[in-house]
Amino acid sequence: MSSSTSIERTPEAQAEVDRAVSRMALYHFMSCPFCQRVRSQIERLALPIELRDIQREPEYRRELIAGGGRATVPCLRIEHDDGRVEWMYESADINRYLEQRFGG
Ligand SMILES: N[C@@H](CCC(=O)N[C@@H](CS)C(=O)NCC(=O)O)C(=O)O
Repeated sequence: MSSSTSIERTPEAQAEVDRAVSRMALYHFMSCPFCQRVRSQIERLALPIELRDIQREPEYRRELIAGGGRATVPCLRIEHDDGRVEWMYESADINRYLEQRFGG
């Protein structure tokens, strides 16, 4: 999806969103259709979330299994303000969470 279809925010609002998503990472790989759904949502919502490709980088796969418990992608790693780390699986759940938090 091109950036021309992404939502637009004021610079201040985008800076706040950028700050929030700097504590997130999406574990994925390119040929996974469920990952594509989440990447499209990320693009639409203009979220600069770090993408960690578990096929290209074995260390990311190890992190995902160690933290989340399984190698399934997509998985969104969320570091909360209180330091708690959440590993969110399921593309529909991730997209719903991103929409509720950043869809405005
Ligand atoms: N219901 C899940 C399906 C995810 C899924 O099947 N992912 C595949 C890749 S396309 C996968 O990671 N399979 C390997 C595994 O589960 O260990 C979703 O919507 O996110």
